[in-house]
Amino acid sequence: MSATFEPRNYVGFDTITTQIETRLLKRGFQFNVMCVGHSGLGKTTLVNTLFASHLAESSGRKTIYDPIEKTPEIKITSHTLLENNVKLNLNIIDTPGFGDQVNNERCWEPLVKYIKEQHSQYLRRELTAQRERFIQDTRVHCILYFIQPNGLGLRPLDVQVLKRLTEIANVVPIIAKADSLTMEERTKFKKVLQDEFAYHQFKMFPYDDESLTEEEQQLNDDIRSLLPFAVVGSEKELTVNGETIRGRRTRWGTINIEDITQCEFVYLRDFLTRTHLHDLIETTSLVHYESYRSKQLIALKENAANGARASTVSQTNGYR
Ligand SMILES: Nc1nc2c(ncn2[C@@H]2O[C@H](COP(=O)(O)OP(=O)(O)OP(=O)(O)O)[C@@H](O)[C@H]2O)c(=O)[nH]1
Ligand SMILES: [Mg+2]
Repeated sequence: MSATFEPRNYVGFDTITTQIETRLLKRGFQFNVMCVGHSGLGKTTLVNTLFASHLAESSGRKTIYDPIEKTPEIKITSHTLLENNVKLNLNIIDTPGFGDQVNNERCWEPLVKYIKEQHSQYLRRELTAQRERFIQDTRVHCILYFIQPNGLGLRPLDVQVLKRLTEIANVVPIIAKADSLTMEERTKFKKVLQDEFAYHQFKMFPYDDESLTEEEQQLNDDIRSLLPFAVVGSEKELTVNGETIRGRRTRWGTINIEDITQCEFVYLRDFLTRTHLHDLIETTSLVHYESYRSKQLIALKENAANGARASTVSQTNGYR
């Protein structure tokens, strides 16, 4: 038996962190990302790019599905990624682009419906008498909102859609196909968009609260100054000077999307996986789901009270 030295009054509750870690590692984490935006902005391509190297390792597939085709309906693909014993169950929800119909009115409705349905399903499971120990989480933790790189600003339809989505989920805006803007145009465009978000009072992720440490607050400020991330997507691997890179080759040169001097794809990926993954999951639960849940429960209570009142009235009437 190996002798381990323990102080006299040591009871061992500090091992709780290891106990929690072991349990979390066994269960894994669930992360659901949704891509939304006008048609043809590269949503499907970015979906295929974001976790491509991990997907390649985990499932042997490099492409989730074909981006050449228009996405006709909401498509969900599930993957399990494994990194240093940590299991991440990833659901990517790709949505059809909007804006190219003759009538684009209420094009956000299927998206809002999908997001609310996931909240409603979760609530139903929570309210059953025999609650499952771990409820399967299909709630949308992050919406990547694609903005057209027109250099001018949001389109009226963007404003309509963003207004609805920022109220019910964590929205992270990105400038799509950023390779079509020069560096100066990109900087100016970001400023225009940041001003528009402020003007319309969109509540973009990340949110601040009093519990943040100075360091976390600083990180959020840095992220906010970077938003919207100017990204380029590519599912192609190219060989440049003997090195394999992920990029786009055009007649005037090659863009390495993983080079931070060329685009902000790596910042987006780090933000989603390294710095804000947990915050995105937690905020969905504590802010967005909580708000849905309390509204539903209040409505349920009011309905029950109205029902009870109605039945008392009818009983009283019956006695007369
Ligand atoms: N220049 C450039 N082209 C891109 C980029 N990302 C994707 N594309 C191209 O844009 C076209 C449309 O890409 P998709 O990924 O299908 O766009 P989508 O937003 O999914 O389109 P819908 O499903 O119709 O809404 C394809 O030809 C892509 O190769 C990018 O970052 N830069
Ligand atoms: Mg698509």
